Formats: sequence, structure tokens, C-alpha cells
Amino acid sequence: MTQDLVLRETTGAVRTITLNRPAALNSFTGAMHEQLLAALDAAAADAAVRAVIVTGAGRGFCAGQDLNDPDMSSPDGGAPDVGAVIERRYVPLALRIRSMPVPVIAAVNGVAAGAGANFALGCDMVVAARSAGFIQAFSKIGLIPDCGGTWLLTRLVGRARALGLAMTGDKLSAEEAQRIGLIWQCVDDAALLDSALALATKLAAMPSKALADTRRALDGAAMLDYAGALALEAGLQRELGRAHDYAEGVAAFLTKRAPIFSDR
Ligand code: T3D
Repeated sequence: MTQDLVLRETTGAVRTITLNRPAALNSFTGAMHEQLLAALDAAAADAAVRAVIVTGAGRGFCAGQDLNDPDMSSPDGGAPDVGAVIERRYVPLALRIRSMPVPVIAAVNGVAAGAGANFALGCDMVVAARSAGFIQAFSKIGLIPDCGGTWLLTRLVGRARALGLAMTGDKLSAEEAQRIGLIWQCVDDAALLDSALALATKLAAMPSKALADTRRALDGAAMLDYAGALALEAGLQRELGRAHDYAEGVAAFLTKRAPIFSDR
């Protein structure tokens, strides 16, 4: 029987996906990557799912690549092809998160290191337990930030802090991560899952397609000049303005009732 390296649970319209290798701080193996991608694909394909939470079992969120995993070893016993592992595992994961049709919240329950940290930071919103921490562990083993880290860090906290975090590999507390704008929110440990679920439930009741397009517009604008960003906004608004959810949102506002959104 295949081991459940990733657990799935549904509460209302919220799918919670839990990394489940607690003895190794939920570090990524090839098998866990496959199960995680399948769980994300299934959530994306299920119209009843309108928000996703990713979290970790046990005391850690995710310690990045499992440094013992055979996925990393070279077939001829020589040096591992780390680039191949990145292309095979981390690029599809980072792109999957970024293309989800619904908001994805990382509920960081404990340490998030290496690609585990950047997996969390690539989600739409990050809520972290006060005891959690973020470590760009790569420099300690002779690598650079991956799983989107080079793109994300500078945009989230600026070049000075991005380089400081990436070069030192020092642990950043959840409180400090919130203070410098790396994450959305730091909450007491006992409140983490309830806080993430409350946030996900709120987002699940909102217009999913507009939320996914908000992500698309903000990420797209970061690579455009001002005129290009304005054009991107116009194109997306044109499409959204013709969709069900806009008509529903306006009708609900005008008739003073709660909207029921369904576009995805
Ligand atoms: O092929 C590639 O490499 C490409 C992909 C690269 C992406 C990356 O993510 S590179 C970065 C890889 N991650 C790391 O370098 C982090 C390594 N882990 C740590 O530095 C520490 O474990 C933590 C700071 C995250 C937590 O420290 P602590 O003291 O709370 O826990 P611990 O005792 O170190 O770890 C607990 C157990 O988890 C331990 O196992 P044991 O001794 O109880 O049997 C430890 O070996 C295991 N563990 C933690 N991280 C990993 C791991 N096992 C395998 N791989 C890990 N990354």
C-alpha cells in the first residue's frame, strides 16, 4: 500500500493538504512531491473546492529537499544533477501553486527551511505559528535559493533583506517575518489552524476567478512597465466584467443580499 505522504481533508469549500513525513520535518522526497502535485491537481479540478490550505504534520512545516532521498542520486554514482531535480520537482510545484484557480494559504506550523520556506512563500497568503521560523538554508549546503526563492524574496522584502536572508541562512522568526512583510500574519500556535481555516473560508465565499486573476495581475505587473500594467488590468477587467461573478456581485450589492459566486 502506498504511504500517505500527503493528507487531504475537506471542510466546507476548503481543502486542507497536509505534508505528512513528520519524522523528517516533512522534507520533500520524490514520492511526496508526486502526492503533493496530485493533491493540488485534484483540488484545482474540483469545482467544490474554493480555497486550499497547505500545512505540515508534526512540529515542522517542511525542511526542504530530503537530503537522503534517492531522487537526488546520480544513476552512475557520480555527483547528483541538482538542476534535474529542480526541473523535475520544484519548477512544476512552484508553477502549480501559482496557477491554482483558487487562493492557496500556507499555514506554517513550524520550521520552513530551504525549498520548504519558498514553497510557503509562493502561496498567496502565509499565516505562521509564533514558534515557526523561515530559513533560506541553501547557502549552508552550497546552493542558491530555489523553488522560486530568487524571484519571491526580493519582491517580498527588497534586495537588502533578501540577500541577508539568503546569504546568512539564518532563521527568521514568524513575528519578524510578519514585521518585515515576508508573510501575511503571525498567530499564536494554538490558533494557527483555526485562523487559516477562517481566512480560507472567507476567501472561499469570494469570487475565485477574480482572486486568481488578482494574483495574475500583481505578478504580471511586477514584470511590466506602468503602461503595460494598465493594459494588463484592462484586459483582465474586460474578461471579468463579462463573467457571471461580476453580474452577481453587482446585483447582490444593489438588492442588498449576499452574493453567490461560482466562476472559477
Ligand atoms: O537536490 C537538491 O538538493 C535540490 C533541492 C534543493 C532544495 C532545498 O530545499 S536545499 C535545502 C535542504 N534543506 C536543508 O538544508 C535543511 C536541513 N535541515 C535543517 O537544517 C534542520 O533540520 C532544521 C533547521 C530545518 C530543523 O532543525 P531541528 O534541530 O529543529 O531538527 P533536526 O533535529 O535537525 O531534524 C529533525 C529530523 O529531521 C532529523 O532526523 P533524525 O536525526 O531525528 O532521524 C533530521 O535529520 C531530519 N531532517 C531535517 N531536515 C531534513 C531532514 N532529513 C532529510 N533532509 C532534510 N532536509
